[in-house]
Amino acid sequence: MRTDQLITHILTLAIAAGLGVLVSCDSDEPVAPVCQCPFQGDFDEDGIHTEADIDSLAEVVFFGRPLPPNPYCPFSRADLDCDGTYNSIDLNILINKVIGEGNYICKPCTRRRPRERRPWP
Ligand SMILES: [Ca+2]
Ligand SMILES: [Ca+2]
Repeated sequence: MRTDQLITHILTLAIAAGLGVLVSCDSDEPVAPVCQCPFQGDFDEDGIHTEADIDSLAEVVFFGRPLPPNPYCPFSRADLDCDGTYNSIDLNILINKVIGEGNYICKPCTRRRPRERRPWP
């Protein structure tokens, strides 16, 4: 596959996935993805949500622990409902995910929110 075909293919995939892509003014070559949020609620970056992530989020929410950087994401990795802040509601969302009661974590790059959310217990 030629380079220009590869770039077009990558851009098509990025747009289909709802991701924005920065493009250089001098060419069609992408220079950096605008939105990447691979670690929403995944504080230890192991790819799964566990009790350790719940502990980390609780430390952020209740004790002001500094958040790990999330440079290409418009929301912090502690903001699981994409409302621009983090609090006990985000903690509830992560607990539900870990115990298998549903995945209500928003999609930060599309701001897609879950259609229904369990009420606060
Ligand atoms: Ca994790
Ligand atoms: Ca939130």
